[in-house]
Amino acid sequence: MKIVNPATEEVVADVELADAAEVDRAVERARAAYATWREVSPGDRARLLRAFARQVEEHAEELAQLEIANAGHTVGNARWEAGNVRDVLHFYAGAPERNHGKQIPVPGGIDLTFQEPLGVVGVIVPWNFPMVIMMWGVAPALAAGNTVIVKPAEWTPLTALRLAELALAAGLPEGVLQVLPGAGEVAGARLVDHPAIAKIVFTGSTEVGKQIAAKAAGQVKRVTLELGGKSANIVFADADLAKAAASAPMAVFDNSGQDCCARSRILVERSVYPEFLERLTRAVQELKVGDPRDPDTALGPLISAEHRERVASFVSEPHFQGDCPAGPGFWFPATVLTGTEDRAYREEVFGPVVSVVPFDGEAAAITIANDTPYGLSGSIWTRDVGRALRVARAVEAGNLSVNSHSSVRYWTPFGGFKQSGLGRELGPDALAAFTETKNVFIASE
Ligand code: TXE
Repeated sequence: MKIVNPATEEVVADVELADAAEVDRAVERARAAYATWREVSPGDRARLLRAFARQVEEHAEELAQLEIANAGHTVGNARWEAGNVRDVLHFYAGAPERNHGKQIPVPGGIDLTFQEPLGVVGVIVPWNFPMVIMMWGVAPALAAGNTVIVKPAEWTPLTALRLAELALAAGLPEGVLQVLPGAGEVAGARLVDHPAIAKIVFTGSTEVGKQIAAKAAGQVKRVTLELGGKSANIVFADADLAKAAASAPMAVFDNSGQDCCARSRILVERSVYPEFLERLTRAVQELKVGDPRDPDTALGPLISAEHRERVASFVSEPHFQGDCPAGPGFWFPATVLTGTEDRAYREEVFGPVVSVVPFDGEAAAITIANDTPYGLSGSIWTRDVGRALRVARAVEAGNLSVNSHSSVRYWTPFGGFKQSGLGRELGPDALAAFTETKNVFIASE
């Protein structure tokens, strides 16, 4: 498949796609590797993951440039992402030696628990954050003693392929981490169906996530799902309005809105709505859309012409729409909507499109925020600590921030309520998602 730079439309690579038979062969290699990898001592597994992290560090700029060329990410984002991949590896490198079981008092003997690896794990990755989302699955899975097959998204296999090479260079044994580019309905579906795959970690659309969960249920296969979002950014009248309005655009337009945590619904208390909308529109006007390699660029291109068409289909009467380059590249301007009747208000656009609507009072804000099948992220802007806590507890979402838009820290849990997902990634608990608890009783008489 021809891999295209979304900013230039130039072909940057030609990548072979795996068919179902190739997936089956990869599963055999992963099973063989599992027999030895699970026996590697915790200290040695930790050392190998740290060596992998060092390889990523040494090649961070190369990985960032590859992500810019393949996914159109801005240079600031791409460098952050390479750093995140390194940090996630270092964080989970600390896990093998701390993967403790318990000793539970019982009569007639002793009772021990062990955290056993699952076996071969399939990680199915989307195109919006190719290398970080891959590593959020790979690092804890390897740390827990599993072997992994990654299927990157069709559009964005390049950093994943490079990371697999860096793993080998770090000394990870052959077969412990494999990357198989392939079509979702072919290679992805085969990973889901293969009886020797113990778990699927999937990040992508809610629609495909539901199909995967249904198929996995037939084998009681473990799944972690990170799906879509329609997150609310709730701005109360007592907030620092200047700060809230200045930060709101990039809370949705970062990565050109191709972010599951995008705060794509801004709910503003009615008394400050006009002022907020004016400030927000001014802030959006200043955002530069264009060459992702330019450090002043805020929004790069969308991933593909098809996706741009899909995003455009959501916009009919914008309140404000900025500029974007003409000519080659899948550009789309930053767009502000104010209606509640259009599809963009309810559905995940996954592009630089935001809906800004007024609300009356705390209870209404919570009702509107929760009026969606999704529940991934959200922000609350207020100076009232009690209100911040009440609203944070009432909003049905996995990742909330107060007077901030931060969602992702590798050392805290990340994941969705409702149809935004199942399970949690990152943080100390992610390891549990890649192990089974085994209980062993030893009689003393
Ligand atoms: O996702 P898909 P798409 C949302 C976003 C976007 C929409 C469509 O709204 O506009 O989804 O994006 C693999 N069995 N998100 O079509 O199809 C596929 O090859 C197994 C939100 O790109 O879900 C890719 O590797 N695997 C999101 C991965 O699934 C299958 C990120 C995601 O692709 C498969 C991306 C199948 N039957 C899109 N079909 C987020 N949560 O951040 C596809 N795949």
